Amino acid sequence: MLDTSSSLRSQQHPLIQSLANTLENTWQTQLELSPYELPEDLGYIEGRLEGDKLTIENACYQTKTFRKIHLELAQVGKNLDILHCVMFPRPEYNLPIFGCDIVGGRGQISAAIADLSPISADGRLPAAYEENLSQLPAPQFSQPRELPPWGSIFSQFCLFVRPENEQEEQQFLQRVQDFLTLHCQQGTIAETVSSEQAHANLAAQQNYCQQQQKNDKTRRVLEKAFGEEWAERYMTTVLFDLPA
Ligand code: BLA
Repeated sequence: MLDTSSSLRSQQHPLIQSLANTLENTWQTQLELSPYELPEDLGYIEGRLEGDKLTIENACYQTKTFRKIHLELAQVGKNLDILHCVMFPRPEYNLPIFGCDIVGGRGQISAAIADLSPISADGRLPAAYEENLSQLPAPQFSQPRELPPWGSIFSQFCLFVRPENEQEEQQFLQRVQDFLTLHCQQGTIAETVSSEQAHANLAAQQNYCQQQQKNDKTRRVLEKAFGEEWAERYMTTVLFDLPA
């Protein structure tokens, strides 16, 4: 488990530290977590990217409704900080996929992304999510960013910005907290669906993972530090794996 005093976290950008703490506090207070075993050699990893050390720390859990709740913190040398988080539901529940990625360096966050991504054929979120999310205050960011083509998996509520100052960083943090609170509540009351529906949900998660694996920016960082084969294994077994 990542603990709040972990050495990596304390060296990272303050937004990443705050978000990592928010995620873990929310999970620990709102969910009943069990451990999730990652492949043995992939919990804590070090590699070298063009002479800089790449350090990765993973924490992973599961619950009755979520098959995998994964928080990854990574740091490349002194100039690239990354937070990656995904909550994959078990396919027996009609729940979206929570995902979040923060990339920054030298005191500035360049990309902050958060979404509750739909798994339904029509690309809509369950009604309870739509109702709750449409009541949140409209996001006010001076530098919204455009999603890449593989980003068709994200919902209409996806937030993708370059936060310009601390006030915008706080706003981002608040929104992730809102997404997360809603998602934990819905996860707790969710009921299982038919096996036919579960099959469709599994296919949707498969599509989500395939699209995420097309993110060349993530792949490139991993390939440079660990090589092509390792990057492929990491992206398909740790970051975006499918349920057994
Ligand atoms: C972007 N992801 C990025 C970028 C880097 C990484 C370097 C470019 C930043 C920028 O354009 O400013 C790198 N991200 C990583 C690495 C890991 C990581 C190395 O998580 C892990 C080891 N990515 C996710 C999840 C989402 C996501 C869960 O892992 C969304 C829910 C999205 N990352 C995402 C998107 C971009 C990005 C949409 C922008 C891609 C682009 O502009 O082409």
